[in-house]
Formats: sequence, structure tokens, C-alpha cells
Amino acid sequence: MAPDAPTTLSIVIPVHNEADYLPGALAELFEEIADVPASITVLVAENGSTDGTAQAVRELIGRYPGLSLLELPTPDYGAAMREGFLSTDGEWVVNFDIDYFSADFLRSVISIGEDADLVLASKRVEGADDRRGNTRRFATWTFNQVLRFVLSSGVSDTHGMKAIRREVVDHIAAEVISTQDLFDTELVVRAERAGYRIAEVPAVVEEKRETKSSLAKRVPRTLNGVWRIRRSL
Ligand SMILES: Nc1nc2c(ncn2[C@@H]2O[C@H](COP(=O)(O)OP(=O)(O)OP(=O)(O)O)[C@@H](O)[C@H]2O)c(=O)[nH]1
Ligand SMILES: [Mg+2]
Repeated sequence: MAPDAPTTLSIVIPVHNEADYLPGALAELFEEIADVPASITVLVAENGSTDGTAQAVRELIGRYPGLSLLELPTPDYGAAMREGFLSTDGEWVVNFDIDYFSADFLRSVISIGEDADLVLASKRVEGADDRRGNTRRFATWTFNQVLRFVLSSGVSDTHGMKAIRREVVDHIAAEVISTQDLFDTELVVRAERAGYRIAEVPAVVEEKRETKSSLAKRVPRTLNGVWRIRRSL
């Protein structure tokens, strides 16, 4: 690669039943990233939507250069992440949600450059500003305790924006067994245990829309998933 070649970033956004929300969010995303000094592609990894999400993405592909779609049959956030990550080729894979992204996070990744292998946007490090409600903030804090004490992890937040160096994607993503939203946690913990260098940058988080996921359903699933990760490591 030429010494001055721009960093290549492959953004992967898992989506499920987002036909209404996605067009506005992608418009906002492409506007925000327009002046980020990198070569950027955006892959929407959809699976199992019943509301025409994939069709909504296809209709936008001509409008936004660098936008593409990966369609998988069964709803599974983790599977969409894994297949999405493995089908890209940027130096960094960046994971955004459709309701949570930031061009400043991309700028942080570019400036960290060679100094880390995994960059996490943390809601819990100094300088972070978590503007979500008390319940969500408490859930994040509790999950962090589980991470520390059950998985012996030293990171402060595994859920949210992250950038993963290609080598880590190739070595770790294919090994992750967790499905759904534990995929992120297992990926980060495996990378940590493999000795990859992790940088945490402070995140600003705001709820952009009403939450769709029920905490009551999520807690037992999460605890089960964490024990499964612990046994698999
Ligand atoms: N491919 C895929 N994406 C999913 C699935 N479930 C959720 N997503 C996407 O994952 C991202 C995060 O989902 P959200 O519903 O915002 O959940 P969250 O951010 O954990 O929780 P909130 O606090 O409610 O925002 C969004 O881009 C969703 O569309 C799924 O089964 N498959
Ligand atoms: Mg969300």
C-alpha cells in the first residue's frame, strides 16, 4: 500500500425490521461521514426482516456510493455481525448500529492508527457522556460487573461502536460461538485474551428513539450467554 493511502474502513451495520427508520438514518450517516479522511464502505447486514428492510436498502444503493447489502435468512444479530465482518476487506471493520453511530468515532480510529487492534467506544470511561435513562445506565453498569467478575475482562463496555483491525476479524470473528447480542462480548473478550491491544474512547450516547428491546427478556438470556462464553474460553 502506498504510504499516504487513506485508511480503509468497512462499516458494518446489522439491521432487523428497520424499513421505516433506516432511510433517514443512512442519510444522516452518509452526511456525517462525508468529510472523514478515509476510504469508507457501508455494509448493511440484514437478516430475517419481515417489513421490507432489504428492499429499502436496495433502493438506496444507487444513491450512496459504497453502500451494499448482505441478506441472510434467519433473524440473528450475531450471525449478521459475523458474516458481515467476514465479507468486508477494509483495514478496520467498524460496527455501528442503525441508531448509534458517530463520525468522531471514525476520526478517533484513524488517529489511533497503529497503536491498537480493537477500539471500543465506551459509555463508562472518563469523558464519556451517557445521556440514556437510569434503567439503561444501570443495566450497563451491572453488565460491566458481570464482565469483570464472570469473564475477568478489563474492558469497561463491550456493547456499542467498535473498530476491529482486519487481523483480529480474521483470527477471532470466525471462532465466536455466541449468537444474538452476546456476539460482541465474546469477540471482545476473546481478543483481549489473545493479547490484542484494546483502546477505549469515550462515547456520547443519546437515545435517538424509543427502545425496542425488553430488558426483562434480555437479562436471563444475557446471563445464560455469559456462562456459555465462560465455559467456551
Ligand atoms: N441483522 C440483525 N440486526 C439486528 C437484529 N436485532 C437487532 N438488530 C440491529 O441491531 C442494532 C441494535 O438494535 P437496537 O434495537 O437498537 O437494540 P439496542 O441498541 O441493543 O437497544 P436500545 O437501547 O433499544 O437501542 C440495530 O441496528 C438493529 O436493527 C437481528 O436479529 N438481526
Ligand atoms: Mg439501539
